[in-house]
Amino acid sequence: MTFPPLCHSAVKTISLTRFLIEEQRAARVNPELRLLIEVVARACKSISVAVGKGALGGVLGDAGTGNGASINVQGEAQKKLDVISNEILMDANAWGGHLAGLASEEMDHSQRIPDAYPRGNYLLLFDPLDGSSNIDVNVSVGTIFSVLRCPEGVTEPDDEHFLQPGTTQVAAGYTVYGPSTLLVLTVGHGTHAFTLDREIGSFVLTSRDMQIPPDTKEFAINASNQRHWEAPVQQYVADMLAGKEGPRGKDFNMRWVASMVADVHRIMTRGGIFTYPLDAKCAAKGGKLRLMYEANPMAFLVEQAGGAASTGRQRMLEVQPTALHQRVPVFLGSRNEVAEAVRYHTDYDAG
Ligand code: AHM
Ligand code: MG
Repeated sequence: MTFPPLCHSAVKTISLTRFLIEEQRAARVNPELRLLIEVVARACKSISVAVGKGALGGVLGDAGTGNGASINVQGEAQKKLDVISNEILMDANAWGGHLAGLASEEMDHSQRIPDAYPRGNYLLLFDPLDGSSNIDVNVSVGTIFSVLRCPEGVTEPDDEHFLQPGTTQVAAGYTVYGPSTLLVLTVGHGTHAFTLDREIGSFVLTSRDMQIPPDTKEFAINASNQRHWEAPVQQYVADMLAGKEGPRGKDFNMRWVASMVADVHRIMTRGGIFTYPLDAKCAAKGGKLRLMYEANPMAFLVEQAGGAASTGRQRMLEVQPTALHQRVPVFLGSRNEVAEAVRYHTDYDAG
């Protein structure tokens, strides 16, 4: 039997499934990791549907019983969609046999895979719905995830087994639930973007090997915190705002969506620097954004796209985590601009 010749459009379309099978043939993912990514992507499609229903699905507003919003381990009010997204990811990942444990922004501690199911070799961490403050106002939100290996010989993982530096991640990704639903993924060989084709329900490769321009004239920061920023950040931003006449010698533009996924995706697409620095309000906690399921996966994706990610004083991926919900200052994006931000910290620390 001979196969009919492939039509042109069939050749052009590479689904996430086909992409992962080809990565597997190239020995860049194994079948277990491939299954894990497919399961996460499928769960994200369900979250995309829930987010897309908005008010029609009764999913907007705070979670809880009517006596005020329920509060997560971070001390933040949970939205209904935070809870729904967390449940979708938990349910989807429980039974496949690819994971030993999971951890989420919405859960105090990591969870083991139930005894009823086989345990796999990986640990999954996620922020089920990043950008919660944007849920009720119809602005883009997303999911962020990070995959680690379960340490050798550990079958009953606890929080401590998740505390691995970002350099050990084997895969990371984020989705953006925006005008289109996107999945951006790395397994350590470049960063690739897939767009959800809603008609066929499949993620389709739309950007292979994304490259962040090394230089930029655009920064992202929540300027309302300006009076709380530490000194090197004050100076760094002041010099950008001084524009052509200032020490940087060029005019900068500013953007702030307040959904990390959307701000990072803009940077992935056209360059820029995203910062959530240390400020007096969050200093006691170490920063605002969480290392294990926000900063580290984004840092992995950004580095794989030729960018850089730092705390201002250390390469993000080399930070040794000490707690599951640890927070860090974040500077990531165009590599020369991140180096510039780091230089302000170094100069300040050197007096
Ligand atoms: P979340 O995970 O609870 O949504 O918090 C993280 C979000 C990021 O997406 C975003 O960059 C930042 O918090 C916005 O913070 P702010 O509201 O202080 O501007
Ligand atoms: Mg978040």
